[in-house]
Amino acid sequence: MIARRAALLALAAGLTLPLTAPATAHGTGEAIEIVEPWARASLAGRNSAAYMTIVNHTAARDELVAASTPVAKVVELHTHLMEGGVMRMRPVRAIEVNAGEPAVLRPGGLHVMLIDLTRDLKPGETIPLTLSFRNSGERTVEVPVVPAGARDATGHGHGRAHGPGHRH
Ligand SMILES: [Cu+2]
Repeated sequence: MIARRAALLALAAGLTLPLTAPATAHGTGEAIEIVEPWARASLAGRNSAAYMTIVNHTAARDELVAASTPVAKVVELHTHLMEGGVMRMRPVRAIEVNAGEPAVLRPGGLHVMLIDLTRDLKPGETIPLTLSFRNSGERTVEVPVVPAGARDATGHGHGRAHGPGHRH
């Protein structure tokens, strides 16, 4: 069985076609993996936010230090803090992404703030987002836009629709 498994792995390693893998797949060979990015639909001149899970496949500490996109004039890294019983957004210097500790960006928590949109963000499209990591350098991902009221990447408050562009 072990020999057969090794042979299959060797065969798999020889494949050159990209595989359409589920969001939880491993072995992409990427040091930093961006899982299920999504952003909320919004209008030109307003703000939006992008969310994702960032997985560090290296043994070294790393951190997201900046982000940019052509669809927003300013992009900041934010978190939510409770202040006097009110949740407020605050900029953070960086978002740590350490081995074995994926950074989860989600509504009500850490997020990439897209400030002063240069155009409308419409559900169903994708927007490019460039993420700068202290150690791993820059990565540009295509982020699917979901309806404004969405709570997760599926565009719904619950359940699992199959959405496009989870891993580009
Ligand atoms: Cu914010």
